[in-house]
Amino acid sequence: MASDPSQPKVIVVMPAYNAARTLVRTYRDIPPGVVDHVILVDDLSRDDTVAVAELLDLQVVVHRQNLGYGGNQKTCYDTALAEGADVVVMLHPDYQYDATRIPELVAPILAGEADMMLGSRFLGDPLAGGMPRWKYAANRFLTTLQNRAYGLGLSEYHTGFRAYSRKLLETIDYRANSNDFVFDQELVGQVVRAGFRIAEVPVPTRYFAEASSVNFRRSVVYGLSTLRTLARHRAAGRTEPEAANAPAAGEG
Ligand SMILES: Nc1nc2c(ncn2[C@@H]2O[C@H](COP(=O)(O)OP(=O)(O)O)[C@@H](O)[C@H]2O)c(=O)[nH]1
Ligand SMILES: [Mg+2]
Repeated sequence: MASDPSQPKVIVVMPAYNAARTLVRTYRDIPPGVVDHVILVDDLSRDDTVAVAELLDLQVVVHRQNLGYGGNQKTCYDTALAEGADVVVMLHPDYQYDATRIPELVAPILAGEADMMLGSRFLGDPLAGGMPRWKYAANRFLTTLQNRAYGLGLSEYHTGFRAYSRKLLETIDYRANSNDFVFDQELVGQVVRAGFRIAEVPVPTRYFAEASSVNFRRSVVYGLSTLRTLARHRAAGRTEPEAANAPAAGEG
């Protein structure tokens, strides 16, 4: 892995749950020249995720109890900041997203042009990658409402391939978010209210059995929780102008 102390430190975090069968493939695709350090947080997997992770050159953190996807990310970001990350990449260890695209994902943050990057499946052809049609339709529907609420024009908000600047993670209170899947959407709301800049790059997606555990029922809960974050966002905009704390344009 790259480790020049004069260069910004790029850390990849992987929130893992039952990722034993896909972890090695995912890890192998992480470009070593760009990434300084890799952290895997295991949320009490029922398979051999930890045993497999310990064979690889990465830092393993193990939860003592199962917290959920959002709770896992809280440990991921706490650990990455403690390790001195300047840029943090969140990558699912289920081999769903193409980790070879990490350089394109982090470039706008390293160049000071964005604070948060999304690897968008919808800038390409997610159906060709095997995304189920009902997930495609739900994503489109939620994304349209989110763009309207946030005043943005992003192609999707539901990707598991993202990157954040250190300043963003130090500014927003991600620890206050849900421990469940809606964590990702609550975080977007916080980022928008704090005035940080969000941009996106295309990323191909791969759908296969191990890459997707979220069934229809859990997706409905997730969709409704996402709508609730938009209602809260609108209410926050009417009452407390959080954007007063926003960093000045061009800063951060
Ligand atoms: N911590 C935790 N992570 C989970 C749980 N279920 C799924 N994940 C992780 O959350 C991510 C997204 O889940 P996934 O099933 O791939 O969702 P999908 O690809 O959108 O259908 C993956 O990295 C999983 O490892 C869980 O119950 N707890
Ligand atoms: Mg997945």
